[in-house]
Amino acid sequence: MSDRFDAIVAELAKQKIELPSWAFGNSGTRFKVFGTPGTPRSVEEKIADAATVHRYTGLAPAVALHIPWDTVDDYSALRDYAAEQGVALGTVNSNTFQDDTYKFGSLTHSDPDVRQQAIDHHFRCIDVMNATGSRDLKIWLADGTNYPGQGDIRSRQDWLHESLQTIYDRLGDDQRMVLEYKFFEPAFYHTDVPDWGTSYAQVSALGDKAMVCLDTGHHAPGTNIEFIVAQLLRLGKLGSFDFNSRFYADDDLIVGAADPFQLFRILVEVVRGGGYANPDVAFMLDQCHNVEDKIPGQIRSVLNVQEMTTRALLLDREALTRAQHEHDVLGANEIFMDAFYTDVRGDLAEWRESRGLPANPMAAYAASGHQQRIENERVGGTQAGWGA
Ligand code: LRH
Ligand code: MN
Ligand code: MN
Repeated sequence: MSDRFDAIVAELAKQKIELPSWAFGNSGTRFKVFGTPGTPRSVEEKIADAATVHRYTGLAPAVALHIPWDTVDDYSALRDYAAEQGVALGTVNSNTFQDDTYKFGSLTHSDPDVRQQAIDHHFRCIDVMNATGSRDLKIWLADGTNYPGQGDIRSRQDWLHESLQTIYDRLGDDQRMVLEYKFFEPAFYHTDVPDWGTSYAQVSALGDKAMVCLDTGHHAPGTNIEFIVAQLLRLGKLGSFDFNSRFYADDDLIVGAADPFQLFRILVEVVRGGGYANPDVAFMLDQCHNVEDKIPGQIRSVLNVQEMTTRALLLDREALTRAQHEHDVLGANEIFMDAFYTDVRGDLAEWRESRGLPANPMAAYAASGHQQRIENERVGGTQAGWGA
C-alpha cells in the first residue's frame, strides 16, 4: 500500500453507507417492471440481502425501511432479525404518494382532514422508529401541481409548515427529521419542496432536529451539487444523502455510474466541510436496479462510493490551499485532478484483504453461488412497492 494511502486508512475504516430496502425489490419505469429472479418475497429477505452486501464489503451496516412498503406486524422482532443478520435498521422513509386521497397533495393538501391523514401516517412511522431504534424519519413529498393556477403555492407552504411542525413535535429527543427535495416529478408545474432552499427554510423553522436530505438525482441538469453540499454543511443543516446517479432526470442509477467526477467533487466538499464519518450526515443510497441483479448492483454502488471517498481523502489539501491563496489557477486545478485520477483500486483491494474482506467483492459474490441459490429458492419475488 502506498504511504499516502496508509495515511488515510483510519478514515476509510469509518465509512458507513445505509442501503435502501427497496433497492432489493423489483422496480421499473412506468413502462414495465421486470421481474428479476431471486427477488425477495418479504421484508426479511430484503434485510438478508442488505446483510449480504455488508458481508462482502464491510460498508453497509444499516438498511433503511419504507413505510408502508416494509410493513410488518412486529417491528421489534424485525429489529432482532436484522441484528441476527448483522445489520441495523436505519432511516424510516414515509410514503404519502400512493393513496388516492393524496391525489392533490398530502402534508400540503388544502383539506385539513387529508393533511391530518398524512400526519397520522408520519406518526405511525415514528412508532415504527421507536420499535426499530431508528434515528431518522425521512420525508419526501410528491406534493405539487401540474398547471399554473391549480393550487395556491403560498398557502401550501404554510400548510406544509404546520404539518411538519406537528410531526416534528412528536419526535423523541434522539430522533430527527430529514426533508428531501426534488425539483419535479410526479408534479410537473410546481413541487412543494423543489429545492434545497425550500427544504432549508422549512426545516430551519422547526428546530435543531430537522435537517435537509440531499438526493443527488433530484436536481436540474448542470446543477453544481457540491456547492449545495458546501453551503448546507456550512449552515449545519445537511442531514443525509440519498446517493444515486442520473443521466436525464431521477434515474436512480448506480451511484458513480453516470458521473464519477461529480461524485468525487461532492465527496471532496463533504470531507472539506467535516461531513465525512460524521454521524450528523447519513450516507444512504436511493437506487433501483431495474435490469441488473440487485445484490451485486448494491455492492457495486457502495464500492463506487468507497473509491471516490478514497480519492477525496487523498486530495492534498495543504497544497491545494496554498495554490488557491497564490491564485495559481492551473496549479490548483491540477492538484484537484491528480486526486481524482488516482487509481486506488489496488490499494483498496489489499486493504480489504487485510481486514478479512474479499479483495474484489464483486468477483467474490459472483463466484459464491449465492445468486443462483436465491434464484432457485425464491419464486415470485415482490416489487419495491410501486404497483405492488
Ligand atoms: C422519489 C424517490 C425519493 C425517495 C424515494 C423513496 O423521487 O426516489 O427520492 O427518497 O422515492
Ligand atoms: Mn431519494
Ligand atoms: Mn428520487
